[in-house]
Amino acid sequence: MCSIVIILVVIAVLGHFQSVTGAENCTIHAKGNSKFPDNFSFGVATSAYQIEGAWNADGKGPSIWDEYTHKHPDRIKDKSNGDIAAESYHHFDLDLKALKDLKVDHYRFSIAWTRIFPNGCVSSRNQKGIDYYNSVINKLLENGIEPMVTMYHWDLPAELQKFGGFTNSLIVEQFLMYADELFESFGDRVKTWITFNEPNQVCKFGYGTGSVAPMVELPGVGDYLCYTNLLKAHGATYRLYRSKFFEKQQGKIGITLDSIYGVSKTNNNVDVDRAMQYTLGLLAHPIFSKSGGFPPLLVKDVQKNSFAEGRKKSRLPNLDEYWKALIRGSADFLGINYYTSKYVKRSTDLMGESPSMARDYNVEETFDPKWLVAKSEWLHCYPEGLEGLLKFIRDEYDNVEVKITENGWSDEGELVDENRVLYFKSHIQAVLNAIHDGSNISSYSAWSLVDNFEWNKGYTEKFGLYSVNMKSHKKERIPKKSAHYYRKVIETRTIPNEDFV
Ligand code: PNW
Repeated sequence: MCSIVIILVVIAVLGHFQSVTGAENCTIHAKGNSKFPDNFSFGVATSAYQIEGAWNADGKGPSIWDEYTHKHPDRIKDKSNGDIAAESYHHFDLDLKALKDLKVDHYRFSIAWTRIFPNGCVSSRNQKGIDYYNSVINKLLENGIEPMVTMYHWDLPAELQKFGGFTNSLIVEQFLMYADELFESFGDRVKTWITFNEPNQVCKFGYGTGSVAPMVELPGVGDYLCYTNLLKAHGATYRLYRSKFFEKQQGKIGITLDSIYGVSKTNNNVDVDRAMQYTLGLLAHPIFSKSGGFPPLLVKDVQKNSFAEGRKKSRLPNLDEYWKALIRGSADFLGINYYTSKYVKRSTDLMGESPSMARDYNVEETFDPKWLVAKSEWLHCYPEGLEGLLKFIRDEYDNVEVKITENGWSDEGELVDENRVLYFKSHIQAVLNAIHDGSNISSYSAWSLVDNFEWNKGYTEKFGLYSVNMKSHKKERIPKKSAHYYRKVIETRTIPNEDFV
């Protein structure tokens, strides 16, 4: 009798545990056949500041992230920084071995501007930095791995911040000179370029709320200036590549945008569209829509609020006809970083402070408690969101070529990372479903190759397929269960069960 009661209690507790973890909701139905097209490219992604370490080696100059973490360690959860990180600068061979073991088709990494031009400017050109990336690119190609290069993943040369960074339009020509050097030095071998990673994070948090480097707190003003200058720098870089390098180098050039998918509990498409225009559309509309320029909805909102604040013109800078035309069509593909979705609902109260992007947007964002949550509190598993986002892009932007440039899951760093396997399984399935639905998706990059410096969260939230032995100077890479799983995906080009071993 007693043992029956105990068994019932155990079953009840386990049942409860199941429903609160939400693992059973981190799934999606499969549509169509289970095989990826032969030319679909699988890879992994990293970024320079998060993995390289060697922050001042071989002539590298300081970036805004070096300055921020050194001057404000209290801003980082474990007071850490990227000074050493996974030390990929000294141990690229370990990364290469992991990439080979995974059998990836491509590797997405970023170049640190401060290794190429230590103070941001062409006059400070640093040959050793160029040599380092030449060696990375050559080793990848020798092993049949295609390099996919991000030119800017948040690590602005500190010197350029003295001029206001992305709030100053001078950034456009500075970035162009940097881009010119990259095309000149590496463009004979690099055929896939990404100008910027996640302008939303750069502008909204770097120059709006000021919650990350360079800590500029100018909500509703600095953020919009940043978006505008960044879009100009992107567009001008695309035009430079097409006019000066394309004929010889024949590469593709795009931009990576991060986006949630907005879900409406009441099927309110107006709310969903508002959410999508403020997250994805802010950058995608100027580049990928037929009409160009900022999304009309945003232009209207910000102008209305600006006038109500007593201003004579909108806080959202005007893209004149010259820039509108230059930016429109300035990408061969759209890079998408998708992690999570949110419920969205137009707020009846005024959101955020005045002025701010939150006030202009005025949407309440919430999560479903049923969605499995990662170590990162903002990250919930909702694979239908990725499918929904890809469908939105297909219909809104004329079925542009999409590269999924990041998608991943954080935890404490355990080697048997069941939830990361579930997350990859369901999200890779979402990509395949979208392909069956006619989306033009050519590649998928898992974030991330190795555990690394997770910005304000330091090393407390781990995204790697490989763990890094941070205590050893050798920084050994140790594969997690998800690495074995992903290798199986790549080998079979299908979506194996999570209990594949
Ligand atoms: C990306 N969000 O940033 C970055 O490109 C990576 O460098 C980073 O390590 C990775 O995602 C994981 O955070 C994001 O709040 C940060 O929705 C936050 C969000 C999305 C992307």
